[in-house]
Amino acid sequence: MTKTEQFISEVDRVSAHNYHPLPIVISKADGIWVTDVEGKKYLDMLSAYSAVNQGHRHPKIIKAMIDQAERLTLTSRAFHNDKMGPFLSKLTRLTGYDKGLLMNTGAEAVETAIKAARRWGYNEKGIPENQAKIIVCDGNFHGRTTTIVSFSTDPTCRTGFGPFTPGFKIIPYDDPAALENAIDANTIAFLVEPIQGEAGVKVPSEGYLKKCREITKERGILLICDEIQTGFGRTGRMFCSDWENVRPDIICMGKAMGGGVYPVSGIVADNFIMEAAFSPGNHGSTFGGNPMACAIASASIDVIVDEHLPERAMELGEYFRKELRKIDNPNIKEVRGKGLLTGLEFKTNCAHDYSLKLMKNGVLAKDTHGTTIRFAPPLVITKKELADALETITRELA
Ligand code: IF1
Repeated sequence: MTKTEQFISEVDRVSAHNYHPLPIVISKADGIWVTDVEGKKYLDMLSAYSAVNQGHRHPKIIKAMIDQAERLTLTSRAFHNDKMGPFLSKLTRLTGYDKGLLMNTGAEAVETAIKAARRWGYNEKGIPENQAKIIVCDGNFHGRTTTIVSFSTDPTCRTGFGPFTPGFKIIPYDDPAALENAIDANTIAFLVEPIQGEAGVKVPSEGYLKKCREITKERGILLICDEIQTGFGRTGRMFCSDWENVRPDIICMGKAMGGGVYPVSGIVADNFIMEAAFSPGNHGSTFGGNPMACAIASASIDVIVDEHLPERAMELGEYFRKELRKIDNPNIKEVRGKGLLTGLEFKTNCAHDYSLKLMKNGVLAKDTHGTTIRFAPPLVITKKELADALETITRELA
């Protein structure tokens, strides 16, 4: 048995089978590269589902982590710590909102946004008790808590996990008229991904988000954007909603906020929501806003800004898709994306096999729903490195 086979058979024995990973066991990483237990090096074109936009173990982020580990790691929110205020000042300055609320995982950020919207709905909009309704989209992915899977349309995520949380209405994605029609007197918010990642990097029509903003404003409901995957430079802007100059009422963020080293998530919103929604004791988390998280997230944002990662993602993403579209394979249906978030869709269910082929040739990417390969390298990748990857991808896919 190879080392790889040994590690995988152990995991098969002792881990719940809630994933079906590619057969590679990674033990080291640096920048855009990961190394497996056999010593083989791969280009990481998944970036932990866009959580390592800054590259693996970015030295400034690792330094912030080590420095903080030597001073203070956790206080809980029973006491103040000297990192949360300065970090939230940075985050609110970057995003242009009054306040932030920090959690740990993406799903918790979405839960926080749902709770904020509901409390705002009851306290400010006068919605009758337990009647608040949130509109969401077909094909959404917002996380895996029981409430979030309650409004998933993916049977794999949902089946067998009921009873489900009521209060959500599902409409088609990329359909402003459907949004307009779905809003009623008890609707408080529209929750949407600016690009649907899990659904296969579905990029909506130009102007969609802007239209949604106009409708939600006119009808007096909140626009909540889930930027957990699309945020922090991934799509070529700091947030994907910036592409259409849309200012959501609440932004959910996570993943790359923690620089690939620590789970950090949260929401930002203005006082009219934050003050209506939250009062001492009604929401929180043991680890949310802890000093390690804040020190790391602070450095993670600095890296994105200082290294102009959104601009890089925009330029390199255009180049990458232009080259992918040249691949001669009649089974390729579409290449789509924004910035360095790209989906390559096949006409048939072959994306997993192609992911395996790419892996054997040193390029790590993962399929979604069998028909689409998602390419999302760290945003620190150079054009030369991307060109090398394209050579492999073109050879294996043509
Ligand atoms: C898994 C996908 C990516 C997300 C958006 C919230 C969350 C996610 C837009 C929840 C998480 C992940 C989780 C991961 C697979 C992955 C994923 F394939 F499911 F769609 F990235 F593409 N909103 N996305 O994309 O964040 O609670 O996980 O921190 O296996 O669940 P989390």
